[in-house]
Amino acid sequence: MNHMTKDIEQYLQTKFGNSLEDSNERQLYQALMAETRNRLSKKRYDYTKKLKESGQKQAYYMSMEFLVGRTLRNNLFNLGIEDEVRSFLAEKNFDLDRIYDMEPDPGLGNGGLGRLASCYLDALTSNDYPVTGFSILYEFGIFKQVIANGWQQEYPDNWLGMGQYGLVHRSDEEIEIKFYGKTEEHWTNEGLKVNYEDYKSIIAEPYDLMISGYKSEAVNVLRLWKSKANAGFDMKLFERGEYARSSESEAIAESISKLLYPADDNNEGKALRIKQQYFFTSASLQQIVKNHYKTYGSLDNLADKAAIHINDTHPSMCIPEMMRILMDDYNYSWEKAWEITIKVFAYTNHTIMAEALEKWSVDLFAPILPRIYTIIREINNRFCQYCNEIGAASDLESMSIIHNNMIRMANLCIVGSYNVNGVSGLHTDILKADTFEAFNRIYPGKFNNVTNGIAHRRWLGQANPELTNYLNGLLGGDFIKDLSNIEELLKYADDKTVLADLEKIKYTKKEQLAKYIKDANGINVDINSIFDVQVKRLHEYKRQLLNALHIVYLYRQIKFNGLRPRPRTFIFAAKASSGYVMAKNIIKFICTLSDMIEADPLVRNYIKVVFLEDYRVTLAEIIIPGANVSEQISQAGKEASGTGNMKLMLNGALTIGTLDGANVEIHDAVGDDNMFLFGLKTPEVNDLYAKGYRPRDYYERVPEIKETLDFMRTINVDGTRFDNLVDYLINQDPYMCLADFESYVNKQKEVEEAYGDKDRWNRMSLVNIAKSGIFSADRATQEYTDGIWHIARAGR
Ligand code: 4GP
Repeated sequence: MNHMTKDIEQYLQTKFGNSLEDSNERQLYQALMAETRNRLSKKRYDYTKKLKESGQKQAYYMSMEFLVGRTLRNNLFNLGIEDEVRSFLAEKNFDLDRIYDMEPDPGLGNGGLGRLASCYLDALTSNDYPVTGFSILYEFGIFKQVIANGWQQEYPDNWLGMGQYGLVHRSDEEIEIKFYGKTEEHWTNEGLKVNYEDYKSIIAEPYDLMISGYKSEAVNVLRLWKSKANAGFDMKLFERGEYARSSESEAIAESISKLLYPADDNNEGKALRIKQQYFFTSASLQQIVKNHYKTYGSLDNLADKAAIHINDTHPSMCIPEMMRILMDDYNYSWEKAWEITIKVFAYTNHTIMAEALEKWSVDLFAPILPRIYTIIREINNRFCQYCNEIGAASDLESMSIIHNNMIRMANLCIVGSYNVNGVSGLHTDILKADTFEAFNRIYPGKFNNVTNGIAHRRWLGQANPELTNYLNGLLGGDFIKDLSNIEELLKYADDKTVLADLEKIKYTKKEQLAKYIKDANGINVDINSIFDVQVKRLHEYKRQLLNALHIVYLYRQIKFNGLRPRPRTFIFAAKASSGYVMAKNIIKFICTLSDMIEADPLVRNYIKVVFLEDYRVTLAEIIIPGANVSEQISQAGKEASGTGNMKLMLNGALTIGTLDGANVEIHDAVGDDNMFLFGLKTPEVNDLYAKGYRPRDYYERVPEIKETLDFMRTINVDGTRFDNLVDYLINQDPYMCLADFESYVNKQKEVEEAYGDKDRWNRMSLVNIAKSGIFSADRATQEYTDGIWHIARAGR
């Protein structure tokens, strides 16, 4: 530790010519970021040495998205030096929390899939597993959301300005990537040769983010590729007088790592997205293969040393790219190359929403990646041939990779991987029985489940130090190292003192959240009210609108029917994809409810609505520990897993939810008594669709629905009306908000009653905390390391 303080002082001296006393917070921030990074780099040196000696198999996690969250606190916490650095700085009158707040939250992802990738890297590193993450160094991550008059506006988030200090630029490991041009195949004495000409050359520059582990030897890296023009290449064109073409590749290069696609759960068919996907998968694979070849002088044993994970379909071009490298760069035959390829890749599916299953039109794809396209076509030809041979030709309608001139990337992933997993029990069942039913028949055993998990060190250890310290004192044992120990807490389920202590901690976290709400939205909220939280991407299937309908229902009851409910604060935070009009309307509606209630001297005594802008990891860390109620109300069968549900449970919130995604497993863990389940189940949803769902029938049959929707038409705070939402619900309602309305409203009454019984509520909350052990990312990643990748801990 002495060492660390000395390093910080030295950095300030050499970089700024300042002593610590004379430094400002900005300089200190830079010193802390850089010295933490250096410390991790040094630690990594020993670790990689050990890995080289053992020659063991490693995993590579390919993901277009990693929502890493802020790194400084995480790293100091993991290195076990947070308290010491804090008190050292306090002596010099610096507040570490203010320094933390200077770090941008790198928004290199949209939502659950991206956050999951980061939770997994953290957990794997804490458990000493050798894993490297690969992604893109987006100059602009997800947009910064500003709510202006209730409408979402998107602003660019230039995170690299202050975020760069955590990165290590590895200019020694640049890689060339080729786009466009023409390929020609011809036979030579050494076999088939491929000529690739007139292509555009781009350079991928690596930047490494050190990933620290808690009490571990491992320091892994997340390698982020940045695109730049290939100066040497362009120069040749330039000399030949082809100015226009030389700047073309510059333009392509500049655009590739410019920004993250802000679409979540939907597929924007843009050429740029194809380029981004190929850019980072090609760079990553070229690097993996090159290193392997350098060590072993052969790629025959690649699958013994490398498991490469495809996180959703975005990195699916890994499969044809591996074939290209093996055949074109290392002279493997198709058969041999395929044998290696299908032993290397495993794929996770994260959604069954049809619009999110990526498809590319051949006309768009083939000119950008001519060689990759011919390889995909050949993979498909051989796959179709195989299906003919085994008598599965009639299933090619759903299984062929190229269909109606579209390339179906999920199908490519399934054909080219040795393992496919879903992210919760229910989700995997749906994949097997429905989405990929034919594949499951021809590839028995290829599909399996790994229920998601969360990095409890961040979501409890760092976000809720009050609860962590308390549990540490109470339970002994290091449950932060091993979350399964938290189940010990069950012993105290009837201990009044413990229950009261937990309630006090929750109160403290609610106070902190209330202060944030006051600062951000200017709304005073009652700490004693029920803090009811729905935080996640805004999507119709997640049904923020159902939550809003319940609020309208309560508003009417309070205002016109004398209802006097227990005070409740409804807290929302969510980003909507920038082109998703309905989602943006729903945000506007929620914000309008907030204004309408604030302006009503009667209703605001009972309910409040708060929409917090710019939902991101850092904000989640403030909201989640302060929640009493966790809203997980997606239409059954639509939410692949959910992970916010786990984070909220771990922090003692009680779930009101449908039997969907990992809610099913939460229910298995805590039982009916400790959770509020409502709504149609997946088979009932399917039946209702099959019969023909008519939301208007519910509107006409159920007076509460009619009253709520009719009243909704009258809501008007600033001239914006919501007839469009009402008409949409009555006529279409694709996610069946109206069918679940009564059941939801009734369950919310039970929530209110339960909250009124303090002892019961606190006990339920304790049981939820105690039962959250299985949702640790340690458990989930162990299922990947043991069951899918077959890798061991470093040095073992
Ligand atoms: C999300 C799913 O919607 C969510 O249920 C799941 O928990 C998460 O992946 C991690 O598996 N999907 C996405 C996406 O974020 O972009 O498809």
